[in-house]
Amino acid sequence: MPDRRKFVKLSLLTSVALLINKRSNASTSTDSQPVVTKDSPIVISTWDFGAVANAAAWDILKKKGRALDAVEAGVMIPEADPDNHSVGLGGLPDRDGRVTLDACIMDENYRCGSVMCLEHIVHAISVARKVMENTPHVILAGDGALQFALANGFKKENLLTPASEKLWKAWLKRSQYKPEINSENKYQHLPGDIHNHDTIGMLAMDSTGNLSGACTTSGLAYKMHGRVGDSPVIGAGLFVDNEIGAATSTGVGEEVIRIVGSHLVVELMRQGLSPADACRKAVERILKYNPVKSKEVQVGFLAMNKKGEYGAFALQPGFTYAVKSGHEENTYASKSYY
Ligand code: SD4
Repeated sequence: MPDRRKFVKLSLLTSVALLINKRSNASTSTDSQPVVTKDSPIVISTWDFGAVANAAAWDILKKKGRALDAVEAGVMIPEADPDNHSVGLGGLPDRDGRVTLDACIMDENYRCGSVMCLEHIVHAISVARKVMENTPHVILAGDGALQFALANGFKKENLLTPASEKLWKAWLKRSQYKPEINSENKYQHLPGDIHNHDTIGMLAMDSTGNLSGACTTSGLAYKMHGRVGDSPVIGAGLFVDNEIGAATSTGVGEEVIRIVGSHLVVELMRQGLSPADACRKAVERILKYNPVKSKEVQVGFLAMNKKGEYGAFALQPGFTYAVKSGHEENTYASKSYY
């Protein structure tokens, strides 16, 4: 019988250990409940035009709405703006004259949805949200994404506005692919210029302290057909971890994808860095592997932590971001390496 006694003793010990473990898990999840800070709700987004997008998000946040609803509504503003040539309707096309959109969305529970190379649908972000909510998948691309959108009631539209078409035709004469670092004239595009830094990335914390993010773009102008940037890639163009914070990016997507930029920024915040320092370290990672190329391209990161603190950093001067909370409404120039 000694063996049996040993077994009973062992199972008893195991049960106690399991119980303790269960208790400590329970307390961990209590600890990770949303922390409501004096800064929530708050919404931040990339570039100057983020201010009008923030206003739409704020309408939801101020009524104690959900961060996920706020970021979707916010980025829908530039998506529908025909004068914004880097997002949604009026976005500059690829080199074949096709407007292809990239977008993704992520909520407080690691749920995410994305569309890549989607044509003919203005609100790519809402299609991405439907992918998240109505399918077992995270990403739909190309014709599959379009068919899914149409089956879900989205309207097929021509996204190539006369103004964008004119710019594309002017570019065709030279057909040179050289992305501009920043556009000095936010909405003005000189014939032949490649103005491509207007992706909107938006991060919000709602009144319960939950975080969500959205990112939507027509991508780099005059790209090869089928090219996908960082914006719809979860971890690259956007990442949200409700215990730590959220980050988004803008600029030349290839450089961001290489370092899985937004995920990197969130993980650096997990290690204790402030949002601005985490963004700076991610930019330095890009510099480290390619110092020569880094002089010629723009990349900017924007981040927020669970305390509602925010910050940004870019390779080049010129990156701006907009902030709206209960006690501030501002647009800031990001610090930059150069
Ligand atoms: C892309 N990151 O497709 C996007 C472009 C962009 O501001 O951010 N423009 O690579």
